Amino acid sequence: RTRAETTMRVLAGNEADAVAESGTGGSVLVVVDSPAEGERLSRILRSEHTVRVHVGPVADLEAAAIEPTDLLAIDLQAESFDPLRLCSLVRSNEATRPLPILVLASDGRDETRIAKALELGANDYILRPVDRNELLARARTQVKRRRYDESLRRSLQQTIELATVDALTGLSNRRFFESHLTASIARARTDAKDLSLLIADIDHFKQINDGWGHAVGDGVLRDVAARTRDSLRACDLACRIGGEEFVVVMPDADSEAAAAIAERLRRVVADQPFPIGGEMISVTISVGFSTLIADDTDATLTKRADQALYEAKRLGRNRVVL
Ligand code: GH3
Ligand code: MG
Ligand code: MG
Ligand code: MG
Repeated sequence: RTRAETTMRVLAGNEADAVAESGTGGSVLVVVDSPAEGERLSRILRSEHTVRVHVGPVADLEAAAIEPTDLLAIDLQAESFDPLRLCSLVRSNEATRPLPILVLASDGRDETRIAKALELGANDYILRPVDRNELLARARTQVKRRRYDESLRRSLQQTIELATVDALTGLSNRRFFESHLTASIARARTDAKDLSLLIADIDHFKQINDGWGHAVGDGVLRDVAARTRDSLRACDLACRIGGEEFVVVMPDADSEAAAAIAERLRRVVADQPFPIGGEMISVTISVGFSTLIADDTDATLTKRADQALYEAKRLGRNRVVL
């Protein structure tokens, strides 16, 4: 077992074990040549799963699999479509790639095709005449596997989110900002594009906390984050990197474009008062920004934005400084 596998097992934890236990109650999509064959298989599988039957060529694979599907059962003897091609399409299409495939073949006739199907990504096969218990057992095994994979994927997604998203505001956190900035600088250099960075800090935030309490302060942080998100371009990334400090990474923005974005951000905060402790209170931010130059590192680019922010504070707050 590799280290990655071990880590995934630990992350997936008990949740995965619990759902993977039962291989029944899945959704099976049966793809066959004739309604009669579909009914034969469906009659068996229905005793443990929800079954949909598709007869003939699958024109739109994604649409066919758009309903929740845990298993694809494909007739390898079908002649109205190419079952091997279907297997390979399932594996090459991102939406259907994780679906387990069980192929139905004929004893003594299909060895080469079975081998080919397995090579193209089928997970298992069953020989005709189909034995009821064998079909149910093989289907359960694949449904279990599918559920285990799904819960693993969910756990990993949760873990990634916990590691990269700021829980209070839903913006990215400092850790994500740091890796994103490094990648953005590399990108800007490769594409010979501009890159700007701004740091915004809420003015006199301590007074809000001291006057109305920490919970109200948290509400203001959430509101400022929401206004920030709404005022940016789709390509900008906003992060909360500390208590009441936010950064925005602005790809393809020279200092003029960055100044405009920073000023828009300053205004969406300053122009509309915030509901604080039953009153409408005005909140302002100070913003410093910097634009990538030839010898910049993550640290020097960030440092210039930070110095500009310091200058914005010194000059009286509620302003943007380069
Ligand atoms: P300045 O205009 O110079 O930035 O003044 P300030 O009061 O905003 O600056 P200061 O850095 O002194 O205060 C920041 C405050 O932010 C102090 C801290 O209690 C508060 N803070 C930090 N993190 C959080 C948080 O997650 N929630 C709340 N409610 N407050 C926080
Ligand atoms: Mg401060
Ligand atoms: Mg502050
Ligand atoms: Mg601060």
